[in-house]
Amino acid sequence: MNILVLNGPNLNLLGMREPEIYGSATYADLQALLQKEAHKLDIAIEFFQSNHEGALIDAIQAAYGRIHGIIFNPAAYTHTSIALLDALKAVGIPTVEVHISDPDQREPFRQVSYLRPACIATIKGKGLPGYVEALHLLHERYHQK
Ligand code: CA2
Repeated sequence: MNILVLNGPNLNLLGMREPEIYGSATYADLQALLQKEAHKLDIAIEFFQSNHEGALIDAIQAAYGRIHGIIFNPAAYTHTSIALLDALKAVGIPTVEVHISDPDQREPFRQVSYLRPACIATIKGKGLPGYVEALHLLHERYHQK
């Protein structure tokens, strides 16, 4: 099974700013955590982070026919991007939306997700373990088929 972990804008700064919201673990820590869990589950995992909407769209398109599940924290694009919604719908790859914080408990502008309709689940407010939960969810779904 091949899994792609996509992270949107500013998530490369994890652990460097706003630890009270996003914790003190870094993006490299997140990669190591998921890599370890993926190894246990015999999953081939790859990571892509970008601050650019078009680059994230390109990564979703390139996943078509190759990747069996996407773990996606679209960061601020969650609340703005019809283009990312269209890309997820176009490829039809099972995708889990993950947020480190709970955007529904924050500012009103964070309480809308354009991407949720194209995702099989949303995991929010659980910190980095939320990504691990998403990995397990995609793994179970893949092996149910
Ligand atoms: O809670 C999440 O995971 C978010 O997707 C994070 C986004 C935010 O726009 C969403 O509403 C919720 C922001 C990511 C910014 O990441 C940073 C990490 C460390 C320091 C500064 C920003």
